[in-house]
Amino acid sequence: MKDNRPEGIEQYDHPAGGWDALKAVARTLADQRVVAQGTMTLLKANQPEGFDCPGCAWPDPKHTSSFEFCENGAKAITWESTAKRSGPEFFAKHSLSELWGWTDHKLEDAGRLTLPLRYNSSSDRYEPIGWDEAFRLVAQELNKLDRPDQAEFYTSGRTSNEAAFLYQLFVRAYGTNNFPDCSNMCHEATSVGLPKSIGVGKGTVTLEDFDYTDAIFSFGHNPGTNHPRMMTTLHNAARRGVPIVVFNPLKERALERFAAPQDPVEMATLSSTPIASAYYQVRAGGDLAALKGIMKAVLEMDAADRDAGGPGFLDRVFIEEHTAGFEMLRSDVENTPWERIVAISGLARDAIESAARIYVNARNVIVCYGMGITQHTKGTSNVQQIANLLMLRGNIGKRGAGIAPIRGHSNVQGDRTVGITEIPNKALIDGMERAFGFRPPGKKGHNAVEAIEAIAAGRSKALVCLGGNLAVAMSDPDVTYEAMRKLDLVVHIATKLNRSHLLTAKTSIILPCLGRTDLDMQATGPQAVTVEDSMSMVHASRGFLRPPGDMLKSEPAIIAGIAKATLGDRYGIDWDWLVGDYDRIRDKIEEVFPDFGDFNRRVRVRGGFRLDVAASFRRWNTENGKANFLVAAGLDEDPLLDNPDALVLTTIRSHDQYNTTIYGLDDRYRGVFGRRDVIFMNRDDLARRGLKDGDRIDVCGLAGQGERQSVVRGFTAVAYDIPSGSAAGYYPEMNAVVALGHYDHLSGTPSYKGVPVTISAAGRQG
Ligand SMILES: Nc1nc2c(c(=O)[nH]1)N[C@H]1C(S)=C(S)[C@@H](COP(=O)(O)OP(=O)(O)OC[C@H]3O[C@@H](n4cnc5c(=O)[nH]c(N)nc54)[C@H](O)[C@@H]3O)O[C@H]1N2
Ligand SMILES: Nc1nc2c(c(=O)[nH]1)N[C@H]1C(S)=C(S)[C@@H](COP(=O)(O)OP(=O)(O)OC[C@H]3O[C@@H](n4cnc5c(=O)[nH]c(N)nc54)[C@H](O)[C@@H]3O)O[C@H]1N2
Ligand SMILES: [Mo]
Repeated sequence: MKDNRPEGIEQYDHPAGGWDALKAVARTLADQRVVAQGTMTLLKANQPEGFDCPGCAWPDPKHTSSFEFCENGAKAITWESTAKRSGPEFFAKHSLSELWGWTDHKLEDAGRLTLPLRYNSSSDRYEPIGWDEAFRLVAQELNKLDRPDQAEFYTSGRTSNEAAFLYQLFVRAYGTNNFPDCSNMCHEATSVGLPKSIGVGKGTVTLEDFDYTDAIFSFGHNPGTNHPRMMTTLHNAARRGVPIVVFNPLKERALERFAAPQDPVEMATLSSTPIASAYYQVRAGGDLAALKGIMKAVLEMDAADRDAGGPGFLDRVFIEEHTAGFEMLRSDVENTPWERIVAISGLARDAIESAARIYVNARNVIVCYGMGITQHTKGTSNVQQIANLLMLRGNIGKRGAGIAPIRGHSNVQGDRTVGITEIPNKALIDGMERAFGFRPPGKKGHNAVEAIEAIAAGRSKALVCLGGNLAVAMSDPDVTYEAMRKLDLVVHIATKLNRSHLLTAKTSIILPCLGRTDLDMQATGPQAVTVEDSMSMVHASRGFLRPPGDMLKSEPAIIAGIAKATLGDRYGIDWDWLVGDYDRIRDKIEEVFPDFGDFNRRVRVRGGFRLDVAASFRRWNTENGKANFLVAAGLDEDPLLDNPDALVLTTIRSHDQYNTTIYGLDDRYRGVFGRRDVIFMNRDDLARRGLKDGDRIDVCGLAGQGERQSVVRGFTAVAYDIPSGSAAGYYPEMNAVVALGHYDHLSGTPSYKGVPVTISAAGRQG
């Protein structure tokens, strides 16, 4: 124990990045036994002739040529290109009952999957099966269902455009829109909220805009861990003197100060650059209040300036010409009392006013945001209030300004663009009919929460997962795990073994696929796939490593195999021909989505191309043709928080994980080493409960009427710099206290960042 802190908890004083990041990469390479090949692989990440890094959706600099060092990108790449294998011997040796007892880390660390498997309940093992037999079985089970709507087709966002497009073609030809998607747990509040505000569910900025911005506001994202390449952009902006204003309950180290591993001076002198110019530790779930507070202060400053004969701080020309709803927003904000804003945001009025002052003094402003904004019961409203704030000063659709949702998975945005959606619009349906000669179903399908609910209720009987780890990513494992065990058919297309694969159905199949870094050889030769980043740039990705085994297939080839077996030659779709050359799939994408015009040529240009984002050019694809100020009623996140003992638990990622993939047990920047069973708490909140730093605690999820209570036991409380009323713990462990019904009813996004809990000494709660 150091300084009497709990085991494994230390003060970490270094800046983010720096030598510790380089050391961490060296350790990862050694651990995954890819030292020689690994360094070469890393140099090909995000290069014109290389593969797109599977780490995150942050864009690459335009003239990509210099190698951008990224610690967590390196972890994602080595984790995939590992020399470890989970082959036939592995599955012969370990029963599922045994594997269930393994940690999530150990399951994936068994290495890459190498052959198709089918679960045999009499041996309690996954056993090898041939591809044709696997496809035949899947087809037989899918064709046995009473209705296509009894099947669910999940997508995780690492899937390429080509695979996602073929998948939606197959599923729509099969006859359903049940497309639960990782996006439903992630940026759905953006996809639902922004089209009503600005006519497009995507960000409006490009990477170049950061060179012209005068202020950056950051709400609820942790780029030092989750988008490390974004640190290059923030580092450059900070050095230009651009104010960076952060709203985050936790003091994330990379947002405080960062040493760029590319910067020889910072590396040699052990110096670093301060990133945030102002850091506001908003309460978890307090952003709606904070945003209304900033807008209220802007309106007050504007009125004062006008009274004094000045021009005011609003962009009145923009508001007049381009927007609707301003008066409604003004009255909502003016009628929200400061006391409520202060109480719920946890921020003092003068703190909020100082943020507003930075905002009005900057000509061009970018607002970036992540899961701290979207994963709340008011996630959609949060996103819309960010758009309102920007619109007040015309900060959308001009250089150096705009809204920047920071996406998660490397192609989560692209998957959506090419048709993975449970709510197909007319353009999509018409496009599919034009390209394939059949009219796909129009009925709304299931999102992720609805899919689990349907499976739990026995309404859905089959689940196909194109990547991901749905059961572990989803809320409430008690309900979710039990539901998944009731299925007739489950199919996982995956690179590595995870817990979802252990939740077996009557028929359970694992199909091993190639990853981003692997060479993808098809009938006409090696193939490239395409992805779309957070800023709507589409570019090619080409793997080059020898695949981990001869039996693996690419995701498009697996989907085509399932489709052909299930549909035969329905609608005359020639699946083998499509997969033989991915240019043919891209031609079809272009036929369905005219935005991809000249796709195959444009994607061969270095750096790729940008899809049209109308709002970036002040064209508003909304019903009234305007950008809309949208009012969010009230400030409260959840009635359960009226309980005087309640805390808002936010569930976050450590530095050593990729979603449900746990690379290791450290969270270096937060000073946590070798463990994840901790809850970060404010000292006053501890004292009020008679607790102290290091005490063992139980965390109880508060339940609404008719809901079940859930408890996580025996965690350790860690005194931490976090606002009173908020607590933080790691995802996925803390999903055990997130009720399935606890989500944003506008977007379906689970409220992973606003979980009402009570915390007490271990053993006290029943
Ligand atoms: N290495 C690595 N990279 C990743 C991932 C990964 O797991 N590991 N995941 C990928 C995916 S899918 C995604 S979606 C992104 C996620 O990237 P982020 O959006 O950064 O996600 P989180 O780590 O969940 O948490 C975000 C931040 O929000 C803060 N926060 C929590 N609650 C609140 C709140 O109520 N208000 C505010 N203002 N802030 C809050 C937390 O303190 C944390 O700093 O990263 C992607 N990239
Ligand atoms: N409490 C809480 N829950 C959360 C969140 C949170 O912040 N808090 N975040 C949510 C968010 S933002 C997201 S995006 C979801 C993530 O949910 P998912 O996307 O479902 O989960 P991942 O952990 O990214 O999936 C990891 C698995 O993907 C497979 N895989 C990896 N690479 C490939 C590939 O190239 N192809 C294929 N076919 N498979 C591959 C491997 O088998 C690996 O085990 O979790 C959500 N859940
Ligand atoms: Mo995500």
